Amino acid sequence: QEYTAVKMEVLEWGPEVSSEVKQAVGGKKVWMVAATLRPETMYGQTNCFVGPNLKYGLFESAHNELFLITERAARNMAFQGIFEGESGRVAKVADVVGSELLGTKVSPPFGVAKEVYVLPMEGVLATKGTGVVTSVPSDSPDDYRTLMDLRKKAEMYKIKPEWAAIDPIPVLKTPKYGDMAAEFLCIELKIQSQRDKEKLTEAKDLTYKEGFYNGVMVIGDFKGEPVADAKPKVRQQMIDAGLATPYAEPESEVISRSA
Ligand code: ZZB
Repeated sequence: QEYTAVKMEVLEWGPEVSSEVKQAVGGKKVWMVAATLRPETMYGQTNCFVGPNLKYGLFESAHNELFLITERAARNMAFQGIFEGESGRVAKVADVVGSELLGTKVSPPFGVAKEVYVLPMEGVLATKGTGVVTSVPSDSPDDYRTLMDLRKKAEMYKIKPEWAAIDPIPVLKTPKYGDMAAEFLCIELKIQSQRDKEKLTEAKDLTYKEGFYNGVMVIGDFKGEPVADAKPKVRQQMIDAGLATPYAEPESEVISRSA
């Protein structure tokens, strides 16, 4: 599985981040790195998701720079030459739990919204991508439903309502689902919660297919172009800007996760 790893710079730590973590970071630049299969939708990022119970680490990625990802992703990246220095070398400077990161402010690359917050998502898998998920509620049913759950029960999820305040941003349009495919399908399939896994999987498949084959960009440098053409172009622009890098998931793990 070839992902695009997108780099979201940490602008301000949330209220629960410990002084130990801040001290370990010192003056270094920290990137929360999210793995995506939809680089062309990055204009529409409205927040960043972490698993509240997942363990993350801060890993040296380059001189004076750190990646905030799972340890598993750090090991994979070290072997893929994504980190500067000796191949396979992983240097962790601090541990951090997802729940500590809530309310951290990050900068989503190519996003229309310039500052977005880290929020909790229940279904984030430790075994996939980087454990950090960037949220595009216009085109990802999981992201849309989770954002709506969080807005309904902010207190229960231990977030401030203003962290979940950015509305979905249209990125592409299709004949079947308009320019808010995720919302359309969540309503159509009566998806009530982020835990409604079966229906969300169905909605995701429908969104992927319709967007890729019949979608046209409504924003960005490739506005008016088919999604399938824009996808590799947006990806390349992000890589050229130093805001993304190709990231592959090891074959054996991909098989075990889909099995
Ligand atoms: C932004 C985005 C925008 C995504 C979209 C999807 C969509 P798949 O197909 O099941 O492999 N993701 C990445 N890592 C994780 C994780 N650890 N746990 C849970 N979800 C994760 O799904 C790949 C997508 O799953 C990735 O692409 C990421 O969300 C999420 F408009 O990034 B995506 C119709 C989907 N639309």
